[in-house]
Amino acid sequence: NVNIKINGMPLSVPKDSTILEAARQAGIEIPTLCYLKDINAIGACRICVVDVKGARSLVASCVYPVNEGMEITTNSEKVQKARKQTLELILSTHNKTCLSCVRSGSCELQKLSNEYGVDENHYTGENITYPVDRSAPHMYRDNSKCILCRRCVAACDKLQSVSVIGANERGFKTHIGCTFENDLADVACVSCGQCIVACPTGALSENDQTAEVWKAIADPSKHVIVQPAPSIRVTLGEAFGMPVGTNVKGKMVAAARRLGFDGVFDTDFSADLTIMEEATELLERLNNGGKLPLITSCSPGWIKFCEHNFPDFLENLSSCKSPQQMFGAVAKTYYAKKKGIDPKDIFVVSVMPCTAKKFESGRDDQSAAGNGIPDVDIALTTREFARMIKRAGLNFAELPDEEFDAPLGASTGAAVIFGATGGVMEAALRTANDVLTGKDNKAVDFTEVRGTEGIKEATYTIAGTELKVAAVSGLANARKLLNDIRAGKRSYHFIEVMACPGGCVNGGGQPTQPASVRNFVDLKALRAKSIYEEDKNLPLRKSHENPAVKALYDEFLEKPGSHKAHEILHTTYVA
Ligand code: HC1
Ligand code: SF4
Repeated sequence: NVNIKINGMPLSVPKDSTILEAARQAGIEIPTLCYLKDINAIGACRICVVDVKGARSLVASCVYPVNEGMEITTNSEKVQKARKQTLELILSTHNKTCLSCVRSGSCELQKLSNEYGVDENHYTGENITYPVDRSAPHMYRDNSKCILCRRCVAACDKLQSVSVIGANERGFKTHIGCTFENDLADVACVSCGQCIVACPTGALSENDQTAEVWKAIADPSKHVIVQPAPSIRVTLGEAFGMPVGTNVKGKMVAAARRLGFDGVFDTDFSADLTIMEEATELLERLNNGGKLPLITSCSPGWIKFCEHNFPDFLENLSSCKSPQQMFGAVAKTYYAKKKGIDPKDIFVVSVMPCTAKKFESGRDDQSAAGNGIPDVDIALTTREFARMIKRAGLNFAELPDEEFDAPLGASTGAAVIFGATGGVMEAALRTANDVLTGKDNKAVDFTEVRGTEGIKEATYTIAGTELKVAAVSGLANARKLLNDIRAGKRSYHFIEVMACPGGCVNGGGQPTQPASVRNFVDLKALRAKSIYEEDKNLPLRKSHENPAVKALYDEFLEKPGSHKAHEILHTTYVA
């Protein structure tokens, strides 16, 4: 440790701390705009400047290390003036349509402008108008609200190794865009949305589809049903100011019902169904010399990444549709029949932690009912769903806890853990273990594949069958793993890949958290903890125990991997 003074107060901090980290330890939040821990430490925005005794000028606290005896002032007149000036400069070219901006209330620039009382315009002059890029199905970029912090660029590059956005041109003309000013739709963007959750302002956001959902709900000829993903129950509360990781399952159901959905179901139901199909596929490939490793297919950002960058692995991908799509497929076949409703009148809305789900629902070969009827009509993000709840005036915190509807609302703990990296793997292992051993095993925890590390490996021997598995999250990690497999440095039987670091709990459609939170709290760990907590407390924890899934096979699909199951629940990929 080293001894320093912050604003005159003595403090002992770990020796490799930055000033920003040290101040936090003293309960002082130094504002930042560009800094994101482990991703973007470029000291460029100059908002985090502080006074260090003896230094020639103000220093950027996000990258400046502490040393013994250092005396720091975080709020001197000089510091405040510098920060205010920086904000004025940023605002001089900023499109200040804050009233209805999608990030109003959660914008980091808005908060600082308010705190620093930046209301005069000292800098006026030339301004460049950029067209809003609305080419992609999942999101838009509005450079009139961009502050050039480069957090999006770093997320796309460092977390995802996709690297399709960057700073174009120089000086005053600098702006964020794709290479050669291509539209986002024309580059290898995988729709993950990690750039959106990294953005401090309203420059990046999902394409809001809530109007289409309101319209469907208002249409008496439509039977509108909703399916929230496994992770939504542990993140939706954040949009209403609740602590990170709060489980709001019951209130989420109550809110959906009060929005006017005709059925409030659960993607967890079809996550269990996915396990039935995928575990069957795994055992079949193992027994019949099929293509291995089998790689999971539920994360559409990963699928697109694989199609773009690793076409030689397409045969390794599970042919299973994702749980989102399986839900829609079952809703518009089995459920439609059971209810006596024409599939074209059923409108399926999903609530996903993911922007790539918008892209996935529009993919080819995702129409079990045929006639161009999509399995899923609209895929909302957690943020869009929260927006609907707010507009409806529902006091979320005061809603009662309610239960999902039957039959597509039943699920097990195996489905819940889909929301965290390693969860799909563990869920599949729980079922494979029972199938291979032919018994009802009481031990269901496969803890080696839990946790937030980017690449996790384990070897299990089940009834004499050796299973080498890996769970990987974040596409930069996926790229590393697949390159190692190509090079013969690693080999497995079964791999789970999730596009977002930490899995769906940390998806690009989740509630945004400002850098002041992200830099000091591991969102993905807190959210995942809540997920495993729920799993632990559920009476049923294996997918094959789901009574509604059993009934679906008995009444309609016959058995996992049947011809009918393949017709409805499986899909194909394109290089
Ligand atoms: Fe996910 Fe999935 S868990 S992909 O990680 O397989 O998005 O939450 O809904 O489809 O079930 C996301 C989450 C989600 C699907 C499931
Ligand atoms: Fe990169 Fe994902 Fe953003 Fe596309 S959506 S630009 S892949 S971070």
